[in-house]
Amino acid sequence: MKIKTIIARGISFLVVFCTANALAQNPIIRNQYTADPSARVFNDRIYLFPSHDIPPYTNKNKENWFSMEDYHVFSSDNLTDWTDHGMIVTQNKVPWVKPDSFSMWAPDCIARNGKYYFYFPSTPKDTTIARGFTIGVAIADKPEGPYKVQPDPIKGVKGIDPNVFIDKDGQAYLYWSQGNIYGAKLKENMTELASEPVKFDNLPEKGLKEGPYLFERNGTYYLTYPHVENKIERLEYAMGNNPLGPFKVTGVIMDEAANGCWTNHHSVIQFKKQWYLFYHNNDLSPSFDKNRSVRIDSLTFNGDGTIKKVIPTLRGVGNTPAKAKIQADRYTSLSTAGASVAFLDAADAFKGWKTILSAPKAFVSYDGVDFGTKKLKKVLVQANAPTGGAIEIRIDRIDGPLLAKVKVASGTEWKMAEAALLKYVPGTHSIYIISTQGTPVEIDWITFE
Ligand code: FUB
Repeated sequence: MKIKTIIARGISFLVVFCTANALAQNPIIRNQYTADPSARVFNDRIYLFPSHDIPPYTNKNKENWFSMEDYHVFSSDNLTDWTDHGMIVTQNKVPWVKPDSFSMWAPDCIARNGKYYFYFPSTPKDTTIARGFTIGVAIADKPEGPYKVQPDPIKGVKGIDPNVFIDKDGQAYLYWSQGNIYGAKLKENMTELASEPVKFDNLPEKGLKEGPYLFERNGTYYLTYPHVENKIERLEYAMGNNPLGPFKVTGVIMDEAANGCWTNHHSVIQFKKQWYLFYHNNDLSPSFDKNRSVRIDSLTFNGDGTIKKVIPTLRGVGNTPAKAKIQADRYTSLSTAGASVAFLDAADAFKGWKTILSAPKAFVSYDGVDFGTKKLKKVLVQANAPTGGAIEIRIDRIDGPLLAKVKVASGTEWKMAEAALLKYVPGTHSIYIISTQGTPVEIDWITFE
């Protein structure tokens, strides 16, 4: 991790460049909590503007509730390697935000005429502006900042979860939520409303709706939003022919989280011809769902423009070089018997996960491993097998070509087991790690040399 101080407009900023804990598997950022991801493509690079959850003990007023003090921006040119550009806006440096309110909720950012406009909701200290939340703007010359906070929030907006869309004709729109979802035109200056807010009436009436995100594809406007149809949020969408509706409720983008994470919040982008859904879950904080983590999965459309439901994965997106540390615990598939995933250290989720294979033929598979074109000769497995164990590495199928047989010596310490490759197959393949002996083998990561 590199840290450097940048002086701009007389203010000093600590900028943290960090790639070590940010990956293409889910969750994508593993050294801090991130939520409410707004992803944008600026200059062929993806910029991610998430919320930044912190543990509630830092916010004594609101135990068991969201604690959100500031925002970081991240970027990537391949969805796999992410750079943390550090903190861009923090609550106590925003003149209109109630100090120490820890309510810097879901943001968004958009580019216009060479400037970057970062929109964020928070609690105003002046309750005549709004009793709950309102929305402010910070402006920068570069997506990673430094951002200059506007002294006042946007007049006429009460609510959370700002989202901005600029149509092909150059008209900008602001969307937000306050129980329902609202939209209005923005003036050219991007900091004032240019029309009265419209409440979108055709959306589900019962159950909280929030987190609007509008995008356009082939002339159709998709208003997407988390909605509590049952007990917790799922991602839904409505389609229309105009940025301010009317919209027709069309379907579900992602079902409720299987682990019960109450919120979900998303954005949709197209990058190098593929569409992606950014969303969140509480992977790094399973017992407290207000400490969330951003995930990415691919999104596809049907021929009629409707969205195919996205099934959340741990594997995420992008290929993984065979020479990288392959975290098979972010698996594509796991056998139903004798295979499981657990934290490496139950007291520190940020250390990551391990896969445990504990029955004969138990397996884990991980797709998109790029073996390149240059012959690789051995496999290394960071493993632990208290009574000793044995695994096989195959590609493409559970009974596919055998790459290696690896023995793991007994002992309670993690150790590197290695074996020569019996075969080298260039190109991109799924790998299958299969228990052959059935005695428990824990795997942190594997790599090829
Ligand atoms: O992150 C705080 C709030 O939770 C967001 O503003 C909502 O969209 C939900 O994700």
